[in-house]
Amino acid sequence: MRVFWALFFIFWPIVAVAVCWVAPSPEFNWWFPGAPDGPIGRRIEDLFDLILIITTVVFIGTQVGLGYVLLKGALKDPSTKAWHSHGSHSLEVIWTIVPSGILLFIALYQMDTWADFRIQSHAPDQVQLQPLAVLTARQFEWRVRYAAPGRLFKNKQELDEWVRSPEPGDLYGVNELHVPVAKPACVYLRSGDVQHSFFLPTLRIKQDAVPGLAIPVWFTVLEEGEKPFLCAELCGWGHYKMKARLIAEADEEFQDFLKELQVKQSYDGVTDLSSQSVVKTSE
Ligand SMILES: [Cu+2]
Repeated sequence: MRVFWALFFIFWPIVAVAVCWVAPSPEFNWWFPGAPDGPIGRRIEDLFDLILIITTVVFIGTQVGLGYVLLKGALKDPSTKAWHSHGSHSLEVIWTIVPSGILLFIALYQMDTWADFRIQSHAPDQVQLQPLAVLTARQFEWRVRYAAPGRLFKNKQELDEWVRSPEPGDLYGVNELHVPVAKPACVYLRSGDVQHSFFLPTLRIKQDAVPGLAIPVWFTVLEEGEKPFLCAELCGWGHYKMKARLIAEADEEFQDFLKELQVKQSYDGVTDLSSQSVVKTSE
């Protein structure tokens, strides 16, 4: 029986290697829905892979160590007297320094990726004064506010003002964020109540929406189509309902969508909409 337990603990590292191999593979989709879409996705996935490799190696090392000790004990003559240990200072120093070194290495290694996608001055020039939308998370939906087509912000101050307070020409949507494909896009994340988290799995993006803050998130979607985005922060009873759609489309289609939204929103309830050319563009 003692040998069984030793072998039992040695068996798990073998499972760990198999899972570590299979889980991130795009064919199995165990971890993420397919290969990452866009440059940020690829870089974040590289960090994921690095951490997965480190944790797998550590897991295998500790399990093999445990199995070895158990096996050694199991094979000993049962009449051998037990030996009691009160700890080892050198061992404790080693297992404190080694993990600290690994954590420090990960912290330094990921800094470039962090800076490129989190520090505002690193955002592409195209989005510095031209955000796609303000995305407000609230219990339990995503509110989208686009600037009126053609609205240009002269400076950061004017942009911040718009992010904080809506303007009469703004356009609105709920649970559906349209994005032009192959073009950098920036959304300002806000919260209407508690803390939420914007999670876009296909791009590997996750950023909290924090009450009182407007947090810019920028990304480039390379593939056209519909992608889910959701709330990744347990924000209340209806948290599960915060699943929304990101619709990546060609730039012309995106502009048509905005114009159509503009016509719909400014509709007076009387005019015959079919006579307006702007509606026909998307037909
Ligand atoms: Cu939420």
